[in-house]
Amino acid sequence: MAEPGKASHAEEVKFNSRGLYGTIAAELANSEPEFTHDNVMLLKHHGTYQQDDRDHRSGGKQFMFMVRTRIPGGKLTAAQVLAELDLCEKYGNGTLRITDRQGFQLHGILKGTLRDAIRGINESKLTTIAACGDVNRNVMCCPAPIANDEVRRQMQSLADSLADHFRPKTTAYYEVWLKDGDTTEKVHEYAPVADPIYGQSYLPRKFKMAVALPQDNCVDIYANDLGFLAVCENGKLIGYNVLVGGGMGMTPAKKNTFPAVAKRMAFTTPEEAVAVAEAVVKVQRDFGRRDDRAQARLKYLISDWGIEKFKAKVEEYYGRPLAELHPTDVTEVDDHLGWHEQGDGKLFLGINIDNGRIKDEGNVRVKSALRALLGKYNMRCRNTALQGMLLCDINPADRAAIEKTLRDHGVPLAEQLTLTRRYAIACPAYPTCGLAVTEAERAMPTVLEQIEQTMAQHGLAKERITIHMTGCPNGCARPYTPDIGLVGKARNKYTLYLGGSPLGQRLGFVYADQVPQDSIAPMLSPLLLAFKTQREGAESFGDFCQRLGKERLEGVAG
Ligand code: SRM
Ligand code: SF4
Repeated sequence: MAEPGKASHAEEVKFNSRGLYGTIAAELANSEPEFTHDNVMLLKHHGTYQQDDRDHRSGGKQFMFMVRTRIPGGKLTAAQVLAELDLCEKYGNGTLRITDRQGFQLHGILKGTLRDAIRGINESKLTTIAACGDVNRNVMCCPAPIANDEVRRQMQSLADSLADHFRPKTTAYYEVWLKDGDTTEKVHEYAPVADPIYGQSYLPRKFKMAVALPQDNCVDIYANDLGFLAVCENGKLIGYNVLVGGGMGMTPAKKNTFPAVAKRMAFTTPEEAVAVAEAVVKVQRDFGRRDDRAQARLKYLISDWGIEKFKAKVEEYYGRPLAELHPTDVTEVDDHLGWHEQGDGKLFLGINIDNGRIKDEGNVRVKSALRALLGKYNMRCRNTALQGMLLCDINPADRAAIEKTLRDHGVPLAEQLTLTRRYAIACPAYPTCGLAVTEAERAMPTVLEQIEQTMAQHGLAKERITIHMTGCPNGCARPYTPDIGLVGKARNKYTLYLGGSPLGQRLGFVYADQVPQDSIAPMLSPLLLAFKTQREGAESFGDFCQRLGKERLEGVAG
């Protein structure tokens, strides 16, 4: 139980870690299968989580590690994707997972090979530093590789600058994972180091940033602590609306926790965006709660202070007033799947990867398909925030051969999938996530199929109804904002959220709690039928549910 005013244990661990060293190097060298508690906490800042296989706990915990790569805007070379595929096979469980923040995760790494796995990632010129932990994490950005699109280029450049600027400056990452020779003893000699931005205790909690386009909010900007929404006039980027305080996590038992969509705060020019970001981060650093991790995200500070007081404090740190918001807001979202012109004579192809899990299973051999395509065409790739992948720079002449390779490996093309499937995401949950209370990724195929069938019965097969599912209320698949949110509440039971917006700007409401997995599609059925017959114009299912509200929907359901 958090004691008001007293720094939590995590704060002491960070403060005393000598710039995130802790005693990680020494423990890495011992023969235990796991790290001790305080180092587990510090390891997150290095990009790795200690987990155990929850399918096999009967004989005691089998420890293993998840290793997350942060990839600003999801931008990758073919060689980098192939390197991660090699690593998942050599050290992990044979699968590579695209995260919903455009990163990669390796799963099932044993402690004895953790250093090799992290080194392997760095050798491919990617990094795991600050992929997790109480720092700025992977910066998201629209991944569509449109050549000569100056706005998108500038947005990606901002994402890269933010990623660099907020990268922790500690040498611990290099010393522990990358330096040759035994550093076990030496790392204990390091004096306390205060990071120039984060200070000695880093941030009170994780921090997330995203850069989005109004007409294409594919990165779900409203779910981030800090968002930059591009403002364009006459096709030129004039700046960004700055959004603050989005976050999904909640703990139902703690009534003062809640998901929140970000609030619109101010406008900034492209040149000043990083300085504004630094002011926001420093306000959170200095005023975010450090006594209670459940209250430490930026959204709680903003809820506590109100947006005006928060903005005034940011202005104080920034050194001058912030400009007024521009009316620009989010208007659409695009998953970028299927074939598209790149604008330079080349094409890009967005492929759906169920829940981001790159694997070969049965007739669907996504991993082998990617290996074959990347090996042959060496194309750049982009991870999407809906856990898909864009294959870029394709010669139109290669289109048929690429489609054939995908078909031969059982990988469906976008047009073979319902929009609902393309926009559906689930978090990993069991067996790797220590916080899961029920299945998500492994339950999603069945639930999705049942919902697809129900939609087809009601003549809604072509509709885009967004469904996000998680194995607990922490909200990793951003389940509180889509048309339908399924949040794991107990074993095989979910809280059903309805009325969110597919654009990610509005939270849904709890329609029903503790819904057994098999009852989800039957419960939705009358609501979908009512949507079919009573919707107004082209309103989305989320808008329809929001308009009717819980009671009228219950009336519809009978
Ligand atoms: Fe998450 C914790 C997976 C995106 C909110 N998240 C976890 C952990 C590390 C569990 C843990 O702490 O032990 C999960 C690892 C499971 C596993 O086996 O891999 C995990 N989160 C994921 C990923 C892989 C889900 C996915 O399907 O892709 C995503 C990795 C993104 C990345 O590359 O960085 C992921 N997590 C998110 C998002 C979505 C987003 O950021 O856009 C959220 C909601 C937004 C937010 O941050 O509020 C999210 N994850 C959480 C929370 C709740 C935070 C809170 O403020 O309460 C936790 C638990 C915590 O931090 O205490 C959590
Ligand atoms: Fe784990 Fe919960 Fe996040 Fe799913 S939502 S990955 S179950 S913490």
